[in-house]
Amino acid sequence: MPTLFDSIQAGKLHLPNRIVMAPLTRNRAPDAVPTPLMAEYYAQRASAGLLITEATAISAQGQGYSDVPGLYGTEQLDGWKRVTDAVHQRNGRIFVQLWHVGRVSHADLQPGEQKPVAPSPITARTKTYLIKNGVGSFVPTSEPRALDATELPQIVHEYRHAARHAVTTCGFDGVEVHGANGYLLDQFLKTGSNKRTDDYGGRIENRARLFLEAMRAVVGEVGGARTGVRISPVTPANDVHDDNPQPLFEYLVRELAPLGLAYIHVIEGATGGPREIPDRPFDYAALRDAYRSAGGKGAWMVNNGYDKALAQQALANGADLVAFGKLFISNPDLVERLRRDAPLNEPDKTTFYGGGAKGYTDYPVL
Ligand code: 8OZ
Repeated sequence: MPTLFDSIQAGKLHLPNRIVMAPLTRNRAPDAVPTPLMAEYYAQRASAGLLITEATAISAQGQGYSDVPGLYGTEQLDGWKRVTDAVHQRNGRIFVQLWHVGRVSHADLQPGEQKPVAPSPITARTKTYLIKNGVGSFVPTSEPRALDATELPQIVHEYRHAARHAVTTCGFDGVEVHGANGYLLDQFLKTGSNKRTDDYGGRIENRARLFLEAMRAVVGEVGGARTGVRISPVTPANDVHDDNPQPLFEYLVRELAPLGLAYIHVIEGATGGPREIPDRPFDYAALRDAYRSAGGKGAWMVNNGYDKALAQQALANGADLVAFGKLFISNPDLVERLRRDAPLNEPDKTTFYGGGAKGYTDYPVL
């Protein structure tokens, strides 16, 4: 039976263990440019089997929070190159998470202070993080406007463009498309946020269209073996829900199967919260079966609230990789601590979003 500390192949990468650092938004990139402090933070965590960066905007329109990084300007690409160099010097492997927030944004963060964009003009009952005059706070998202179908090819192009630069200019080992947590691609997938009547709304094939177009564009650019994807079938994060998520996500993973992805990353339950949601049941084993039956060979990565025992159990039940979020914030040497059953540092919630080195690069190692 595999353990968390056994190596595994995921796409083009040989991972020395099955412990993945989940993507974690930290809001420490002023003007969307990755800093040397961020390079230090990721390098400290390079013993993970794989690092996935915080969500990173593919375009200015894709931005929804203050001080999150981007992947569309020269300075941003240079900043990320410093990050990947630092991680590779420590023999780590790092994917960047490609992000378009859709409606989860604020007009203050949008080019020309325009409305954020969405499948349909429905405001998300959620908050974004806005820093004004140096003070950060959570504020309600702005009312969005519906994207015209003629604007969608540009967004797909931005996924492709960001993926190309991530690998060729920044030196990332691959990219993860953020298809989870109520952001643009998830908004299109789900009935609660997508009320369109064109080819991108209505039946499952239509709601999944933009998601799959973006995936095929990215894979066409960097190859399936350098591409992963994150999904969250039932999360209530950012006010999304779907009337019938099981067939929706089974369709999605069947369509992803021929792309030869490095991995499928599944958030089980409510992101950062309960793994079971009473009124939103979901059969994750059936989802994996749908992917495997369709010929999908990518690693199956699970996430949400795992500790060592639960992670070991997931591997016994057929998962290949386990992503840890909060525990990686407070334990840069999480792999070694789990290996030795050593005590874990508790994460300090007050320093999750924004700030500097405190609560970021100052957690002690064994
Ligand atoms: C927490 C705060 C801001 C953004 C996600 C990118 O949920 C995020 C995020 C999380 O995927």
